[in-house]
Amino acid sequence: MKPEHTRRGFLLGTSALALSAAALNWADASAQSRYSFDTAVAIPPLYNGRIEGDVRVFDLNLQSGQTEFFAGLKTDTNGINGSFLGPVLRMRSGETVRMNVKNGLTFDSTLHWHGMNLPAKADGGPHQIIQPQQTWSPEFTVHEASSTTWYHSHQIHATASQVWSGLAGMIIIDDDASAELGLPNEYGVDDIPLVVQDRRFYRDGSMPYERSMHDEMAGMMGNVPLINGTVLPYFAVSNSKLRLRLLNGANASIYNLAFTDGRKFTQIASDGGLLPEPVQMSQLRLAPGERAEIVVDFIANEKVILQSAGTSRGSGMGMMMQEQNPRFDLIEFRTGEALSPSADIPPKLADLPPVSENDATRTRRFLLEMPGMGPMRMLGLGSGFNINGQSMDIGRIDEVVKIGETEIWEIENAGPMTHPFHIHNTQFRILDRDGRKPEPNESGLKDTVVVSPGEIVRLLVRFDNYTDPERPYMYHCHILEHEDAGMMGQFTVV
Ligand SMILES: [Cu+2]
Repeated sequence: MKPEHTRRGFLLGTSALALSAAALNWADASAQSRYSFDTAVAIPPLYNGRIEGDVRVFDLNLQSGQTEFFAGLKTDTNGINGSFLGPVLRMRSGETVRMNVKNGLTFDSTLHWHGMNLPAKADGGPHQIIQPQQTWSPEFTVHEASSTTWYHSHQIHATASQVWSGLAGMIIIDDDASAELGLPNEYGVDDIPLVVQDRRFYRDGSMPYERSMHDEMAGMMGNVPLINGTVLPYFAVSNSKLRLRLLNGANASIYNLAFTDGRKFTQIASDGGLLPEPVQMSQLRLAPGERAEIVVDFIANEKVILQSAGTSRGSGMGMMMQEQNPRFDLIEFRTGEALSPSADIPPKLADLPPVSENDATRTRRFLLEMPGMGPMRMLGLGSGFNINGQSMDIGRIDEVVKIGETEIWEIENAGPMTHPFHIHNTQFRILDRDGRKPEPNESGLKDTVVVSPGEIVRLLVRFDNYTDPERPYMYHCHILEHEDAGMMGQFTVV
């Protein structure tokens, strides 16, 4: 299937990585990594756009290029206004933005504003294709409060390969209320974007999107983690508290984030913005598409590594029964002789409306299913990755939702793999998981929710502000290989 690369071999063997990571007990403060973290983490350029009248305008060019992830090795990649990934777009709640997205690539692409409430024609999903050399200029109001979100390719059946190649970036939304909280907010100093991904590199430095049959099922996972496109980076900490804006931009990996010394940290925001109150954590599960803002305390003269700590779940029933949790060292934080003091995190962060199931006017059910396996699949008898028995069809509207009505969306995972379920155009609340209330860090605004095998997760969902009987939004699994294979559906808001 891929003889060239197989012969060349992996740049870093997966087994070697697994071995070293296994030796690194993340709960053991004395654990030593075999890695040297030689490269300062890349901080994506902060892009504030420009003001034209009362519109904030961003010029975004999808382009191809080469990136030197490893010294002396050039890797073919794609990016936005750069060779790999894109700038961090910063905008304010309440303002109108216009995105001039030019496709400088040789193939069709799209750019989707993940997590944002906007007109369907501005969504950047599979219906807003940008052909090569064309420019697409959606305009929309930023309805969201202070939050961390992102933008990425959403090309039908090709989202996985396009995101893998680098077509993604972070968005930071500011508002007045959050500015008064005294949270770390100096970009690149104590307010740090961390786009966490992994890629499968070969010895020649290439990271082609080449899938085995297993990859089609499990999703593409890499042998090398990337933080903002940097391999095994460090960050030189200068303040006693760091705010990390974590984005899982991986195709399929679910990261169990923890520090090597087991230190606690404070989650302050989920996908859609600030949590009602700070939540103390020692491990954070972040699935593809999800974001979390955490604040971490540091002391002088220390080093600590943020890891993806591998799996604490899964049964012995084989690979497919487990979450895709790689063990990786991600980034080392280093402090010097002295740290600038940071303000305390306030005990109250945001006022969120109460979650009231009684507000719901109806329930919709979404059953996530996997294809048949083994002989069934070989014979073509598998049902395909699907939702409610149907594979994504761009010509079919699956659900029609009334604007402003509160609904319960009940997501049931009938398959053996974990699926992060994402709904466009809204921030929802989690009602319960198998009848249990969500954990405090999942009690805020969410647009992507992990649904474990066998689990039923109920969401309180509402779509405000825009109707369009013609153009749909998407709901889908955010494991990009599952999405591309059909685990996606379409809904309109009327
Ligand atoms: Cu999935």
